[in-house]
Formats: sequence, structure tokens, C-alpha cells
Amino acid sequence: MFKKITKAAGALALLATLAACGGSDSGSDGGSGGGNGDSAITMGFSQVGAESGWRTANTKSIQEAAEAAGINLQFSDAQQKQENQIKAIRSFIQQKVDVIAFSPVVETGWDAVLLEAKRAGIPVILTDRAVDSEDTSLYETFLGSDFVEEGRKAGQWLVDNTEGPVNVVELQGTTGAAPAIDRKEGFEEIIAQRPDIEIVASQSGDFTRAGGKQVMEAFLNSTDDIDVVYAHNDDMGLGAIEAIKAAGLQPGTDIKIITVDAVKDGMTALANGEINFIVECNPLLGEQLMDLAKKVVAGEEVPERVVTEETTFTPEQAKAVLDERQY
Ligand code: GZL
Repeated sequence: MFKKITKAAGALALLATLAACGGSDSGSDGGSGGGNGDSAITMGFSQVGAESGWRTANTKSIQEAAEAAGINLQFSDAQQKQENQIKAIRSFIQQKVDVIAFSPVVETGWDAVLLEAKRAGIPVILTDRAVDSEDTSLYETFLGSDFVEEGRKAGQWLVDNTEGPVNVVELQGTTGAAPAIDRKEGFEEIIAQRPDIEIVASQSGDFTRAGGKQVMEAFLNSTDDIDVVYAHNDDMGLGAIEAIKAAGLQPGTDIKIITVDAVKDGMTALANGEINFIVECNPLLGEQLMDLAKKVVAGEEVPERVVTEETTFTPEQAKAVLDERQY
């Protein structure tokens, strides 16, 4: 049985430098079910989908880290559908895996299935995104970024690097997803310092490149008075670049672009001056996840919240690190 988190211990947010994490072995998915006397731990992992470069890097990190840790990984891709994640979690419960980990596509609607896992005695680890459940006993820990802080960093760059009236269009992430909700909250908190900065349009592009392009085309058709794009991830920002170019405008110059993630394609556009600022959101969570899983299965105490350390990049900084980026 796994231990409950004490509130005191839970209050402890362990700052961990993810740079040290980043498995390098080829991952494996599948493996025998847990609880069958096999000494190796079996983890059931439900992934959001494959919607962005960030997600691809996150999946690779998890698969490589499981391989390196000797953990049998039962991996499921939910194709960005909550019902698929719930089905996968129920399947993991039936398989009697030793631990369940998942990145909840949206914040709400998880209590019932997490209660089923708790009653089955299977510990759950949240990774990447959070749930809004009041009952924190439904999961052991949450490993991932502070998305509100990411939004604050994006807003602060805009406050510090623009003057006079600024019209912003916002490409939101998946509706109801923690990063979408929180990156919006943090950004708005900071730009409130500048009454002359206004979000004149805001719509979800679902964290995809195609979604970002489609929404940006609509924004460009509705007004020619856009100064800045704030995209909740690089992929939607890259889609917006395509739309801006198709409209005969120069991204990064005629319309400035701020994004979040810092995946290779985003960092390349940043180095080229087509994006002006990127807030990092590190996807390399695999090694920390496997360490937490081993502790949880062994009944050891783990912090209720493990926050990943992240930075920001300007074009000059992107040029300096582009070649060494892992994803
Ligand atoms: C953030 C993650 C987000 C990324 C997007 O931790 O959940 O989902 O920012 C991804 O690129 O689709």
C-alpha cells in the first residue's frame, strides 16, 4: 500500500533542475502486467496525444526513462480525448499495474476514475498537467511546470519591450487544459500593469500548428490592427507565422510573436527573428517520473508537488544554444 502525503510534506515543492533529466536510451512500451510477482514495476501511462513537438519530446523522455529504469511501460495515446484517458486508466486498474501516471488533457472530470484507482490500491502520479480535484488524496504527487509563472514571464517581456498602445491576439491552448487556463491567467496578471496593452481577440488553437494557423487567419481577416501574437505554445505560434506570411506581413517585425515551450522548431524561428520571445516549458520529465514511481511503489514519502525549473529565450540566446538542444 502506498503512504499518504502529509500536508507539511506536501507543501514542500521540490525544485528540480530538469537539465539533469533526459534519458537517452530507446524507449519500450508494453510489457507484462503488474502485481504478477514480476519484480519489475509496471506503470500504466496515459498520454494526452501527439499534438505538438513538446508532446513528442515528452513521450520520448518517458519511454526512454522507463527503459533506463527497468520499468515495464504500458503506454496509451489518448488522441487528446478525455474519454480515452479514462478508458486507459480503467484498463490499467484491471491489469493491476503497480502505478498509474498520466497527463490529464483537461482539469476536470477525473474524481470518479481516480477513486476507482485508489480503491484498487494503485497509486497515481500526475505529470505535466494538473487536475482541479479538491481531494488531493486521489494522487500521490504532481510533477510539472508552473504554467501561471510561464504566463507571467510572457507578459513581463511584453510590458518591458513595448511602448504605447499594443493590440494582442491570443492563441489559447486546448479549452479546459491547465496550461491554457494558467498561461492566460499569468499573462493577464502582468499586462494589467499597462492599460494600453489590450487582448483584442482570444481563441483556442488546441495546441496544434494547424489550429494556430486557422485561428490566426481568422484574426487577420477580422482586423488589420494586430501588434502582437501571444501563443500558448510554439506549434500554434508556428502556424500563426504561416498565416502572417500568407497575409504579406513579416512575423517578428510587423507582428511580434511570444510563445511557450522552446522546442527545436520554435527556437529556430526565434533565432531567425520570426518569433521574438519564448518561455521554456521543459518536456523532459521522464527520469523524475520514474524516480517518483519507484518511491511511491516502495511506499516512500514524496513531495505533493514537484515543480520543474525553466528559463526564457531571446533570439540571441536561441542562436547560442540551438545546436545543443535535445528536442
Ligand atoms: C505543457 C503541455 C502543453 C505544451 C504544448 O506542459 O501540457 O501541451 O505547452 C502541449 O505544446 O501540447
